[in-house]
Amino acid sequence: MTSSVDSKHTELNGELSSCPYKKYKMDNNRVTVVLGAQWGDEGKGKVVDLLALNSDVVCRCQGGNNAGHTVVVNGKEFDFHLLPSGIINQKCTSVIGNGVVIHLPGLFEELKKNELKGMEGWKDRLIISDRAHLVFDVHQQVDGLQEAEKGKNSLGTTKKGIGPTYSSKASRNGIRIGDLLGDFSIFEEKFRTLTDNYKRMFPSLEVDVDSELVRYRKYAEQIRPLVRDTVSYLHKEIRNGKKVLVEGANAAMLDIDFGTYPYVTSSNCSIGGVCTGLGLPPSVIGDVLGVVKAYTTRVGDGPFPTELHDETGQLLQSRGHEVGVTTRRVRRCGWLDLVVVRYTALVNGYTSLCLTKLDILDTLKEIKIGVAYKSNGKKIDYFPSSMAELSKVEVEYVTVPGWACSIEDVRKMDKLPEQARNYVKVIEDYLQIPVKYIGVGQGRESIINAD
Ligand code: 2SA
Ligand code: GDP
Ligand code: MG
Repeated sequence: MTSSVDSKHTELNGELSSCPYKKYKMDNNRVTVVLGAQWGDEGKGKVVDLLALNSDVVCRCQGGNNAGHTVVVNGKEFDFHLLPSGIINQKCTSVIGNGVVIHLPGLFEELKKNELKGMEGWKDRLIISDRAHLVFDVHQQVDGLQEAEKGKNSLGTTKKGIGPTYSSKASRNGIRIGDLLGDFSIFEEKFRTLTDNYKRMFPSLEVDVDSELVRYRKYAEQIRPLVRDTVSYLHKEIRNGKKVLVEGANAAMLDIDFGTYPYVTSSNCSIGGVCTGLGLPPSVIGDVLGVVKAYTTRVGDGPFPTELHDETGQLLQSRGHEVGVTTRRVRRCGWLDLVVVRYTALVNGYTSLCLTKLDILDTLKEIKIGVAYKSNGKKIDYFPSSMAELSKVEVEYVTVPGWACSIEDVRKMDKLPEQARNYVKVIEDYLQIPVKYIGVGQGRESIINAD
């Protein structure tokens, strides 16, 4: 008896001594995370593409092809929706993690489109989690029907089926990539159950189940070589000292828990989604770079305290080319709202910031920055969870002088006009977070390293 306990104990010790965590080079190899600090479209794609130059692995952890990330390299514009924005970097492996929801027709279309633009060799550097859930066309149809049913209370979704797919996942009727690659008859049964349920809920729904099954049998073979367990893959890469970069999609104010619910997307787009969407413990996370647009935009419905309904708002929209990358919807524009960024900084713990699109403010004589909210006449020290309260807050602004000249060719901090440096300093002082990069144009090269 004693000896068997002893031998078990020894075995366990053996296991523990080979525990992967002990081998992590924790001090010099932590995962870098890029997160949107407002309502999305801050320019995360550009930042990720840039940081991917010094990374070995780039990962998406949540969302689906609702996201639209633009990357401009040598004047050529790429837009990514499901693919990580680092995929054009030939030295980087791209990972689509378990937290992402994948519409396979959309993924293949995106790959084809970018191949035509010159993206080469992706088959050797794209890995997809077997745990990721599938978005079917039926989810997209349901997204449209649910929006139509809500009428004037619609959320302004992208109709990419994101909400319905995460609902299927949470109600445990979802179908994962792994299911598609396993016994096809089980996949078929699950798919029929899913569509039957939806048809009961939405009798007008038309789904040709048989032809969908034929299509998915083909997709299964196309996707199979790319699929693996991304949790063990990522942990192995980190243990081996590889540099891992995570690209957040959407943004903190669209986070299902912390965003302006219900005007949010259906995933955790803040730091928690990085851990749950890739199977990474918080202890491996290093730098968290918050991407902040120099003004604020929002696409879709929901409260937006610093929104401008005047000529300045139109100017930001047109100079900033503020049009949805996925839906081509015009984005709503307003002043920078530091109350929003301070709140998302609490949730995400940014270690530094990238301030993008500063060049869009070039023509303004004066610039306003939202610095506090008043609710019922009193300053508040929390971010309202109630949309009724948020839509009525009174914003307090500080007004700073503009620089009224072009900064698009500036590459060094000390060459920025004094007023632009002051704008950056107001942000740093308010948030107490350093601004590490400043975006002054669309291209990969249009960035100031402010370190
Ligand atoms: P969904 O489709 O269920 O995720 O929509 C829910 C809300 O989330 C917003 N959302 C976005 N906001 C900004 N950018 C996004 N990506 C595209 C882009 C948007 C586009 O890069 O421009 O093309 O319209 C994105 N995706 C989702 C959405 O507007 C809803 O408010
Ligand atoms: P993402 O969703 O956060 O990746 O951002 P999007 O790609 O949806 O939208 C950002 C837009 O701003 C894209 O068209 C980018 O090319 C562009 N952009 C990013 N950074 C800058 C910048 O510093 N200056 C200018 N002028 N454009 C930028
Ligand atoms: Mg976008």
